[in-house]
Amino acid sequence: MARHEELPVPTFWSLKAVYGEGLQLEEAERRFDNLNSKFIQVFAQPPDVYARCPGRVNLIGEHIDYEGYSVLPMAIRQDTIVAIRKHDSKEAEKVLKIANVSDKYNMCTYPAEPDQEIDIKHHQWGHYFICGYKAFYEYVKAKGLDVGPPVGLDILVDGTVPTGSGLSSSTAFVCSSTVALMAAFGVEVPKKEIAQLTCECEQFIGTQSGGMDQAISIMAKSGFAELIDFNPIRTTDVQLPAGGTFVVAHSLAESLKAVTAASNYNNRVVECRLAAIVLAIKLGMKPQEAISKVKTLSDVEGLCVAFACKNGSSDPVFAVKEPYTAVDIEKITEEKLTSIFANSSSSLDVLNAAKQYKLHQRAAHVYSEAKRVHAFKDTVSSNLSEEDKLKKLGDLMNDSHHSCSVLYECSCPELEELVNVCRNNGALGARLTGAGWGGCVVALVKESIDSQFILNVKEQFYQSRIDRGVINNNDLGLYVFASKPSSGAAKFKF
Ligand code: NG1
Ligand code: MG
Repeated sequence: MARHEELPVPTFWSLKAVYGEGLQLEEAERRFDNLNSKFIQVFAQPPDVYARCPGRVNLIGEHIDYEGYSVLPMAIRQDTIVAIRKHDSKEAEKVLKIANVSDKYNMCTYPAEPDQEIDIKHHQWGHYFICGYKAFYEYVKAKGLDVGPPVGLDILVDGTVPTGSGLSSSTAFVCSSTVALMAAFGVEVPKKEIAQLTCECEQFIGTQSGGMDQAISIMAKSGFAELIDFNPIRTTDVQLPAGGTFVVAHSLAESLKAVTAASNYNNRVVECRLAAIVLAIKLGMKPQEAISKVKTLSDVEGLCVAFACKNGSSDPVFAVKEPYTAVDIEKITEEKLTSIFANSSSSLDVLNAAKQYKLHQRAAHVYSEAKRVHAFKDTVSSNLSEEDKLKKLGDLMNDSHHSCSVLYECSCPELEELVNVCRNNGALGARLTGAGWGGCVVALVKESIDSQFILNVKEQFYQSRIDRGVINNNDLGLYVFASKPSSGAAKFKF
């Protein structure tokens, strides 16, 4: 039987297959009805096809996907639906019109030219669709498929993943755009190829992201978290222990990592690359060779292990001291940092803004977090009692948070406060999830206390914010909720 990732994205006629039954199904029916009537209202015709992709919550494995290490997220029920209509090639106007069901977002228009540049200095919400659009044409070109000349497209978007929350709203949008385009043009592709493609194409937006979000959004299976390996992308189902609930809670600090030029995120990607190069050189590689060959910390892991054996040390990052200035690093690399990163304008922005680099800390986080992901997976499949499993998973999540906060420095005061509130109210573990610097916390809570836990978090974290008018009481359910593993990409035709 073909593996899950070798199969194409399924086309469903019924919403039940994706959204289940009861209230969730009713809500989904309302959304699709609304999308359909709004589409006709805006574009005068109904859409040809719909695609949906979910957001995700990462359970463990933060800031290591771009270093080549496995991560362990699950899809959430919140998603982005893209409705699309392809114009006839005879229609004169060759424009992409991207509208949103929410009035917060104005219609964006772009030329139908597949090779267009995305103006990342001027952020627009429609740019995420263009990431998918460019990727689609790159894919069909690479595969030698004939989809005819570019035509006009009408697009309407409905997203329920909160933005800037570390739950991958951007990816849900990029992935559903790509799947919708493939559906509209009749291109059938194995899921793992769409995951690979969408993970590369989201980088058009200027973030040097790894592939976790796209992989889970495309390939998730209902009821399972997934261990995701990279190069090549591969998923392994992880059945979470019964008796535990993952609660997602928003710190209400928005993480706008795609908007700033020398973003925190790209800064860490650059620091990891420098850490890997410096490590390789310290472990005996020639500077020129290290610069050309070493891209990620996982590339030097083998060297580290060999060196540690020879020298009787088990710490792979011992060779690095900090903080480093650019001049310190250039003494080791024997090459200017601006020349090492000459091909990446977003990295040059980072170099321009950074005063110093914490190579040891960043590498220590990455190597230890990579081990925690496997410890998490091994715990889930161990013979421990459910109770002991949950406790151990909670401990690993707490260790992950500590490492993110202290070594990787991607937390913020609101996240720290919320993590503490969660732990004080019985969470077995709580950690920031996603890129950090704002966004959400994920907490592991015993199922028997999850409703009370959510009530306590509301009272101790959100109530004062409601009183100050930061959020509206009626919206609380958007900011704190229990989450079950949802399914990945799907297409619909009605
Ligand atoms: P979010 O939380 O969506 O900003 C980002 C990256 C991931 C991963 C995590 C940190 C994107 C699309 N995603 O997620 O690849 O590196 O941060 O673990 O940039
Ligand atoms: Mg994102």
